[in-house]
Amino acid sequence: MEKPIKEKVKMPLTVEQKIKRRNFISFTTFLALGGGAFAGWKWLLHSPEEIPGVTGGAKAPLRRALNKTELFFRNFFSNGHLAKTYPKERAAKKVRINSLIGIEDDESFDEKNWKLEVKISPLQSIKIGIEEIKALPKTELIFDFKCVEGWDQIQHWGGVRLSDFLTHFKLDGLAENNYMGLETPNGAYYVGLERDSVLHPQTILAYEMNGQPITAAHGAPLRLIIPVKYGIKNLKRIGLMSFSNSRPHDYWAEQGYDYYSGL
Ligand SMILES: Nc1nc2c(c(=O)[nH]1)N[C@H]1C(S)=C(S)[C@@H](COP(=O)(O)O)O[C@H]1N2
Ligand SMILES: [Mo]
Repeated sequence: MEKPIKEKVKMPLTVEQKIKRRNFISFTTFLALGGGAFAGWKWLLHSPEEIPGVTGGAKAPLRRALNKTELFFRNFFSNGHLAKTYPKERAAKKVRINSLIGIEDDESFDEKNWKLEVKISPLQSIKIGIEEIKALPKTELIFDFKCVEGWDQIQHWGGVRLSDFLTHFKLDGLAENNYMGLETPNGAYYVGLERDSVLHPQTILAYEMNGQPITAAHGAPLRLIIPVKYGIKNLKRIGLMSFSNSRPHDYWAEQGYDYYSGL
């Protein structure tokens, strides 16, 4: 006698079954992803804050990610890579003025007696007058200035290339340090810059804007123009320059902004 063969026939799914199945898949996916995101958020919430220092109180894993990003871009950074430049006619006639920290809060500042102080050792500095700086070869630059707050503007600046300045005053040895620090004369605004950006050929100590001496609000008598960085690093009214192998203090980094702030 032959046994009846019990065949499992695979019936095609009906439309309703298909919908049910899809609903099930998307709902479990939703739960799984949602659960994962929640776990990740809790992990971040309970992770330690970074050690207080030159940067301002972010969760340690977030800062680590930012530092990795910085490393990635620094490895790609090359002094041969230039920021885009524009013809003079494209430069703004009315140049924007952003914040004035270290400028409007310094009533005792006297431009006529200004000298740039360069710290050449913990106890020694040299002072350089504006005429000595203006005597060096002039570089002009027309580029798109970008502020982290979202605006940008094509601007025309003139001054001495920072690397030329360093060579001329025999500071190139000191500039081999990892960082340069710049501060306003009253020390209220300050930035740190890593060596590659300092030595970039488009980085200038500017004393002219649109072919005229720069105004007080734009940082007279001398400001930094550094196209590889956002506006925050373009310190106006430089009073003090220093060199170090660790990160100098940086006004906006202390507020939690990216220390590197590169473009
Ligand atoms: N001393 C000083 N320099 C400064 C600032 C500041 O507040 N004080 N602000 C920075 C920021 S955020 C920007 S966008 C630029 C703006 O330069 P500007 O005012 O010449 O446009 O200057 C930078 N340099
Ligand atoms: Mo800015």
